[in-house]
Parts: sequence; structure tokens; C-alpha cells
Amino acid sequence: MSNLKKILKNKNSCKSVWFMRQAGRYLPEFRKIRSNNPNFIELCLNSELSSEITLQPIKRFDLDSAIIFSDILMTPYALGQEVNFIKGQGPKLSDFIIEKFLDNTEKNFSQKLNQVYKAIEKTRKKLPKEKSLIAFVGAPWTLLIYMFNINKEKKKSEINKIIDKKNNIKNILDKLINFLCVHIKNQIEAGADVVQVFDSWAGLIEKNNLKDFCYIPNKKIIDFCKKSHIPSICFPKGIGKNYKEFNKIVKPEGINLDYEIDPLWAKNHLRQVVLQGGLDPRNLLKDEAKLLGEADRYIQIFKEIPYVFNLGHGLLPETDPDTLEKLIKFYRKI
Ligand code: 1CP
Repeated sequence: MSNLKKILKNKNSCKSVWFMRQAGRYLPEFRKIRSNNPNFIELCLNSELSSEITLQPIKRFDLDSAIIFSDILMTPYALGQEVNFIKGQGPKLSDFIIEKFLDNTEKNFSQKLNQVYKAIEKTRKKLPKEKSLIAFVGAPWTLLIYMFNINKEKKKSEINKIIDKKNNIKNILDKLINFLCVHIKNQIEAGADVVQVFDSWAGLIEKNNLKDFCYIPNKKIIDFCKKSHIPSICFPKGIGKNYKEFNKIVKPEGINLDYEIDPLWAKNHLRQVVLQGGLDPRNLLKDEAKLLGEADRYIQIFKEIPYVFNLGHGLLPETDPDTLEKLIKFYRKI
């Protein structure tokens, strides 16, 4: 059993480190491949290259887990929306057409993502068995933000109004959850052994809507994982002290802290769950003493409980890989 799976299942406190967005833009070896592959979706569907990119940070840093190089937006892509990444602007999806969305079948969905599963198979074969291969999906709310091309600069209440206006929002959510469970199942069958659910935009949801748009959709996915014996980690970024209620309702095996959560508060209030991450990725852009001081704070607070070393959000593209290496060495030495 992989090191991460053991921690999540047995709640033991052996050391484990990986980073959100570890396979990506801050690595020169990734940028080299990317420069020859201008279409991001096509790159994700090139199983040979996406497996190679997945393994790049493992080769460089010998991390305990690999996360498959793909994207949360592969789900709307497989459900028929065009996905474009415009430089400097982020992702842009073609209009959401309800009839087209409802026409999807599990079979056509899985077929469109077949190369992602091939990449997982290839990667698993090359990865030592003590290392975890992490599958992931976007949480339903976070995917809706992209599927409806919602402008995140708008005020929270505006965003909720847009969501309220959409017909059949509950039907859309339930259908989406169904496909996300299929995507998880396929990734696990291909060789992944843990799943992380990214609710990166949960912080945009008003408190009175958290239950409907964050807790319940995440819970439905985690219930599916539990039934299928798949250990899971949730990341409801930006919900502040509501992490406590999230944990009580959703009950995943692991929960990734974001950088706004006070680690001491988390240790005292988030029980019966393995904690992961928390360190602000911007610390990697500061001088070494500051970075290691902050890292040490997290490591000391969590040293007696099961804790997976990671960040409070993804690695920033400006991160120097040598600085990351120093951080990993520091964590491993303690
Ligand atoms: O070269 C490029 O321009 C592509 C950059 C890139 C990369 C390397 C994107 C575009 N996605 C990815 C890979 C990716 N995305 C991974 C696998 C690699 C790894 O983690 O090591 C994962 C897990 C994701 C997940 C993802 N995509 C999230 C959730 C995590 C988070 O950071 O909050 C989200 C929100 C996305 C959407 C996305 N994909 C890419 C961009 C530029 C964005 C938009 C982010 C935004 O709207 O700010």
C-alpha cells in the first residue's frame, strides 16, 4: 500500500510530502514540453507526454506522491464544452447548452477521457509501489463557475444570483456528480489509489448556500468514494471556519487546509481527519529563512498527529525549483 494511502486509511503519522500543482509551469522541463504543445487539452490527452510530466517532479525531488497531469476542466471538455486557455486570461469555455449536457452518456464521457486513463496506467507502471498516484476531480461548484463562465471578480451575491437563475441547477449538479464519480472510478481502475477533490472556488459561496453548493455535492462524491473504498482528500478553499462544519458533514479521510486557515485552530477543531497542507505558496517566493520559519511552524504544530506536508494552494509559476528542493530537504531532516 502506498505511503499516502496508509496515512489516510490507518491515520498513522509517517512522513509524507507532495505539492498541489507539482507537475507544471514552474519546472523548466515542463515548460520545454509545453512550448512544443500549444494546445493544453491535447497535451492532457497525450498519454505518453502527460505521464512523463507527471513523473518530472518525482524524478527531481523524489516526492512521496505523484498527481496525474490533467486538469479539472477535462470534465466539462468530456461533457461537450470546448475549453480554451487564453494566455493571461485563464480558461474560457464555449457556452453551456443544457440539451447537449443532458445528452451525454457514461460511455461517451469515458471514451473522451480514455487517454487520461492510459496516462495513469503508464505512470503506475513506472512509479515505485510505495508512492501514491493521486487522481483528482474538480468539485461540482468549482466546475460550474467555469462551465457557466462566471466572472469571479463579481461580488459573491451577484454570483449566487446567477446560479439561482439557472434552470434545473439541482439536476445539473446531480448529473455532474454522477459523471465525476465515473471519472473517479475510471482513474482508480487505471491505477490511481487516492483521490483529491478540488473545490477551489468554494470561498465564493455565501454561507446560507454552502450546504447546497459545497457540503452536499462534496458529500455525495465522498460517499461514493467510501462505498468504493477509495481514500479521499477534500479541498474546500476559502470557506474559513466553515471547514469545521464541512468536515463534520462530508467526512473525507483527509482535508487540505488553505493558507487562510490558522493551523492551530485546525489542529483543535478538525478531528477524525488527516490534515494536509496549509503553508502559503507565496512563502516560496520569500527569502529562505522566512520560508523555513513558516514551514517549521506547520511542521511543529502537526508533529504529533497524522499530517501530510503540502501547501495551502498550488505552487506558483514563479517558484524556483531549487527553493522547493530546499523546503523538501528541510521537512525530511526534521
Ligand atoms: O501551461 C499552461 O498554461 C497550463 C497551466 C496548467 C497546468 C500545468 C493548467 C491550466 N492546469 C494545469 C495542470 C493541473 N491543474 C493539475 C495537474 C498538475 C499538478 O497539480 O501537479 C491539477 C491538479 C490542476 C487542477 C486545477 N485546474 C484546479 C484546482 C487546483 C487549484 O489550483 O485551485 C483549477 C482551479 C484548475 C483550472 C485551471 N487550469 C489551468 C488554469 C490556468 C486554470 C485556472 C485557474 C484560475 O482560474 O485561476
